[in-house]
Amino acid sequence: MGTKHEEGTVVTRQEQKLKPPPMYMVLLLNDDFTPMEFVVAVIQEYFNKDRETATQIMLKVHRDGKGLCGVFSKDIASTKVELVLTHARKAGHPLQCVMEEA
Ligand code: TYC
Repeated sequence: MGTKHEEGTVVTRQEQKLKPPPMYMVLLLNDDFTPMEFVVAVIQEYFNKDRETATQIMLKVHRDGKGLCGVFSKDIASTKVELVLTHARKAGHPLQCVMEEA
């Protein structure tokens, strides 16, 4: 079953409905207390960035209030947020990490 198009091609109902799954940005938020070095280490460890890139992202968060660490599927983004928050709380820092649909 499908829809007949002018060109004569048939697009099945499933093809018409399938949308790529939404992707999610994972962002860090600025605060006045978390040490810069801790944030750089978090970005390196959880978002696989080299030290230079991690430092640039940290400084962007520090200046602008938030910064993008990566874009992931919903499950991966959610897991990253939880891992970062757990790591920060264990270290006694108020670092905030959030996800937003891309
Ligand atoms: N603003 C913090 C400081 O001056 C550094 C910082 C950067 C904190 C990024 C959080 O997501 C953050 N120590």
